Amino acid sequence: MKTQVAIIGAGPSGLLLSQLLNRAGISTIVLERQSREYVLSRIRAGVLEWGSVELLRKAGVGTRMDAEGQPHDGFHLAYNNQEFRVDVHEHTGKRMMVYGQTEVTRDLYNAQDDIGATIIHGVENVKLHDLKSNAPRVTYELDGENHKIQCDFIAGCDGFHGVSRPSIPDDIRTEYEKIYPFGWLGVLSDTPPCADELIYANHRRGFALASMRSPTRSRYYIQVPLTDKVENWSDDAFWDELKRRLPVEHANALVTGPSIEKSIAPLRSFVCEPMQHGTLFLCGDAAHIVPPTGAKGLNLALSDVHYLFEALQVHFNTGNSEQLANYSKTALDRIWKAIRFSWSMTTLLHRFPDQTDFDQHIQESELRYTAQSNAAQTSIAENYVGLPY
Ligand code: FAS
Ligand code: PHB
Repeated sequence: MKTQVAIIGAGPSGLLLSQLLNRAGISTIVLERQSREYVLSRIRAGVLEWGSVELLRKAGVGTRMDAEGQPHDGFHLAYNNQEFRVDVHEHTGKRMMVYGQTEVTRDLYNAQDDIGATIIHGVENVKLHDLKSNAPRVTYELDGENHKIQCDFIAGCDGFHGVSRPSIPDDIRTEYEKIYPFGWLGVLSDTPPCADELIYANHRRGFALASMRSPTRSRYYIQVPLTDKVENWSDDAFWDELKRRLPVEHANALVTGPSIEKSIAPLRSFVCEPMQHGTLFLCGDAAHIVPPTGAKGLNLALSDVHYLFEALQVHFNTGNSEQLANYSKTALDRIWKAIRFSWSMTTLLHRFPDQTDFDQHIQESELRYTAQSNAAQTSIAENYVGLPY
């Protein structure tokens, strides 16, 4: 098979890149290890930056998001049983869109079906070849048969555990990593959210987040030790702990119900440099991971796609490859700023295992300062809503 861009991975970055390229007349083939049902079963991000909203609309996949998504003008920070609102729209003129990653992925799949895009599921043993040549190849197995794709470029959109990042030689690749000493236990429930906007809570017992997917579906998280196991948590135990960590007003308003999804996610910050090698370009979790405290993971994946799409479009339309040559540098500039923001929100809001009362006072004084400072709130707001592309 031949195509202009071979894309490894049918998560949000792979699907969005395929959608944008095909709409620009550039051919793609997407290779996905899992089934479509499995990809759509994953429960992940919930908040879209406004840049992501506009990019999805540009890709022709904004209709359901605009109909069912919930625009949010702000979010709340809570500590010591008090809370304050960061009015993102007032500080930045922009807003967020609460619309689950699962729905974004579903919309992308449907749009790809509509244009007859090629997405091959269930592939195994994907390998990338001749990356530094002008004729790179991808080989893979499907139902026991060997296959080959001849292409001009390869987009590694295969997530943290994919094959693309390791295809950049060890002596060229530098990886930066910070592992946080805790995880997030998340619950999805068909219950009305306890508040109209998201609440990020610092508490001596540990962090908590009250989020949502719709007016009838809530998404909640509590910080748990790295050693914890999801089977240690009954639904009742989760609800009781969440209530202890939220301000009383919201704890009292909390409607509990059976969890329809319950899982623990580890937290790490990770960056791979460079994000390109010859004809291979990494996007999204294949190149970087952030703790979800800043709601950046999915949004960073989509801004990578924006940069790579723009660069590929210029290359194929004009032959000018300068933007492609600068892709990694351009993307990493925005990525590191989001890595910093996600780290700062995680450090501000979580209870660290060796945390002292002094540390707790530092966290609470920073939150109190932010509650009283227009400048501090503007800084948080412009990072949360998404820095410019
Ligand atoms: P993805 O990992 O989504 O997609 C990669 C795709 O490549 C997968 O479908 C995988 O099956 C496929 N693949 C892997 N190896 C392959 C191979 N060898 N061959 C073919 N295909 C291969 N972000 C937020 O903003 N907010 C959150 O609350 C949040 N919560 C998260 C919770 C969890 C448990 C996880 C894991 C992530 C969370 N994230 C969150 C981050 C997440 O949303 C990612 O940023 C987002 O999925 C990145 O999208 P992709 O880069 O497309 O990678
Ligand atoms: C979610 O709704 O899943 C969510 C929202 C904001 C975050 C992390 C997760 O920062």
